[in-house]
Amino acid sequence: MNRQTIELISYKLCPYVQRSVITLLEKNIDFKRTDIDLAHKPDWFKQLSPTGKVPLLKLDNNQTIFESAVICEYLDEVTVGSLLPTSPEIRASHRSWIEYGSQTLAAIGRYYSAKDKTQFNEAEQQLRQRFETLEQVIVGPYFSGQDFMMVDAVYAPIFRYFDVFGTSITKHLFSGLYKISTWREYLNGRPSVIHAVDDTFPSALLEFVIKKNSYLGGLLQKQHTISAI
Ligand SMILES: N[C@@H](CCC(=O)N[C@@H](CS)C(=O)NCC(=O)O)C(=O)O
Repeated sequence: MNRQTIELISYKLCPYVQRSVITLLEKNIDFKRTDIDLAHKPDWFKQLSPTGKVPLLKLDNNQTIFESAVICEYLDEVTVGSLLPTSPEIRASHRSWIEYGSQTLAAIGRYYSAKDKTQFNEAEQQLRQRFETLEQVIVGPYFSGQDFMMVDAVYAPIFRYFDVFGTSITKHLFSGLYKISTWREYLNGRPSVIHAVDDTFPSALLEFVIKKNSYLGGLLQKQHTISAI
């Protein structure tokens, strides 16, 4: 699809943006990415976005589409092939797991924002339960088998957090979850997933979490101080 003027208004660290970028790349859509600073939203963005959130897709007729799940489905519909299954039941099931992915992002927010060890352990346990549940439904190597689907685009940014936080801190979350482990490897080898962020993403994410003064921020700071010595 050759829509030179399609524009994705984005924020560097946003996992919802990443799922949209992965979909754009998987579907070979030309697009322009415009990153904004969410702490200082430009006036033009406030006027365009009903929710004030990214991603926001601006089409060449100036129409805008918001909400990442809707953006991904739109991109899928207007291009050849589909990242959603053909059977209505299985398609609905993928949408359910996409929603589960969005709820998991909220749980990740609680994990990296937890202020003390007790809150952190609780958030870690909740995340672990989510991943155990997911482990039961994955076919492998991708979510539903050999083909990369929209649901895979949703989980790649989820797992990227833990790649950045590192295995020594996050090993309790994934130990013994072999299907997830293989899934992560496949996702990390996918060009669309690799190119959904730039090289500065890991350091920017670490800085973001460390600045939160959270329990995880403290662990990350210690880990990086030690590795810098
Ligand atoms: N449900 C939305 C969530 C998007 C979202 O939460 N975006 C965050 C950045 S990751 C945002 O724009 N936050 C700015 C704000 O809430 O003011 C979607 O799927 O697009």
